[in-house]
Amino acid sequence: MNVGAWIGLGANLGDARAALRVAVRALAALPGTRVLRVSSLYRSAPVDAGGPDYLNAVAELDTPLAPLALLHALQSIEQAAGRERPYRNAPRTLDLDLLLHGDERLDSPELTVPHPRMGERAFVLLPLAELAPGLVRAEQLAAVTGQRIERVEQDWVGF
Ligand code: PH2
Ligand code: MG
Ligand code: MG
Repeated sequence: MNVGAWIGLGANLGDARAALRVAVRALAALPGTRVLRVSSLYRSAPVDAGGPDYLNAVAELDTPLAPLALLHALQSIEQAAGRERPYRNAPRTLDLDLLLHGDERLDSPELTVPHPRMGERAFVLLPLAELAPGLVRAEQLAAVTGQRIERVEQDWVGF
């Protein structure tokens, strides 16, 4: 049975826009999976991290993949984009985070869903609110107004 899953996409090394476009296509190619919608592209200052500005977006999937299977698929896509993990929150060619997976709540060493930090990050909340305002509370948006972010492009990827 398929469920709705929400993926946070980010990149701040190399051609970030191209990497995010390739990633959306790769998500659409996962078994049984459809990309339903993708948010605008946002440019954001690094949060709890260094390096160049990020490009960020959020995608809504319809997928039969269970949370861990989806996580592993996201990690394979990151690897294919040349992702390296020299240290925590290092600049990255591609980051794909599982934000929400239906109504699932999971807390294991490998995966926590909903994503534990999504509610504190403008680069997740703004694109998510663009697609699904009901999933984001006004207080959450109010709490991240200090984080620099701008919407830079609509309809930036076909899928
Ligand atoms: N990802 C992080 C840490 N900080 N900052 C921005 N602006 N965008 C990100 O995607 C991001 C971040 C860890 O994954
Ligand atoms: Mg992340
Ligand atoms: Mg990640």
